[in-house]
Amino acid sequence: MTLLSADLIDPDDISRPNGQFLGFPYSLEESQIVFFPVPWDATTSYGAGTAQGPQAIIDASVQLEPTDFHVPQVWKIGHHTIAPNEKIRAKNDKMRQLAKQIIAYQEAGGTCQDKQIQPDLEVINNASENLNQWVYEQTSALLQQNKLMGLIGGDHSVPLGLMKALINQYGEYGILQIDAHADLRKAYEGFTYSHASIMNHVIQLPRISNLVQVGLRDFSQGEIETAKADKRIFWFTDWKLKEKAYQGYIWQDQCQDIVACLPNQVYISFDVDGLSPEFCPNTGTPVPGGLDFNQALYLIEMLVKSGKQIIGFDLCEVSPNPNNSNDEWDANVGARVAYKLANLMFASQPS
Ligand SMILES: [Mn+2]
Repeated sequence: MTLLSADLIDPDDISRPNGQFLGFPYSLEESQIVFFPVPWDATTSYGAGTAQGPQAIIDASVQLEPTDFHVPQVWKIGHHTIAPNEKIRAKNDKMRQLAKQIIAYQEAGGTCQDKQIQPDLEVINNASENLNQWVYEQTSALLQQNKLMGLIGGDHSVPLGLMKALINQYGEYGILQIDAHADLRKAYEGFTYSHASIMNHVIQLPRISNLVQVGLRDFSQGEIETAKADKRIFWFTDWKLKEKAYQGYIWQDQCQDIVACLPNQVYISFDVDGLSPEFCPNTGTPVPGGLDFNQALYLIEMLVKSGKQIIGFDLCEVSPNPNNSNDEWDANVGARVAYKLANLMFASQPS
């Protein structure tokens, strides 16, 4: 299918900023892929700024080439970008101020069980719950219009609503998570819906068959035990992947091992800190080590080549440089990851 607006695109011309990913001209109606930004990082514990991620990614995307080596004439399939919601962003800024005080209180020796901070904690936990419900409703409506969804965070707490909505649309599915962290805590710093607890909530959703976590290199003892106790959880830690590589086990074979743990329908949760920090120096919780850019994308490509279907994805934790607004590096990388995930998702659909 060739869309009408496709005629407006000269893939050799420059892209012009219009609020859309790559400056594409597609309306929501004529698009097959929708980027859904969630400017939210209320409970971010370390570096803040991922709420600015979606806008920074959209801004940086205009310098990308619309061509994709893996998907011919990809600019014709229709990518639409929902504008980052201003009310959500404003609410986030308010909640972040409150969360900052709670985190500071704990850093000064208090605990998250202390009575005096319960009212504030409740305000934030309610706001996070409302955010999850909003994401669920918005993405459900888009999925019902048969759109392929790519959610752009925000911190890693934000895609829970989308993952819930995808169950209604597709039934049982598995998750490929690329991340430095396992995000399996029950809560973090008293915040129920934290970037550090997202996957704990996800595995409690009905019909999540597998959770395959790749690139992990920073996790707690409790998370190790949670993973060990749950047969659906598979760990490919950064240490193990590198150790095998050093011993001569090639990446192609490691990718096949990872892909073999996944069912036919796969959701990708891509936390940019799964990559080496050189690709995301301003992300909230950077950890040395991690996947190379092409290594990560090759894994996704292998997933598609295996015949499995990507039913949706999120890209989270991309943060622009807070000290230099001209530094687009993190967003540049983020835009390339998001575009590649979207295009490979499209390529993976059964014909
Ligand atoms: Mn994460």
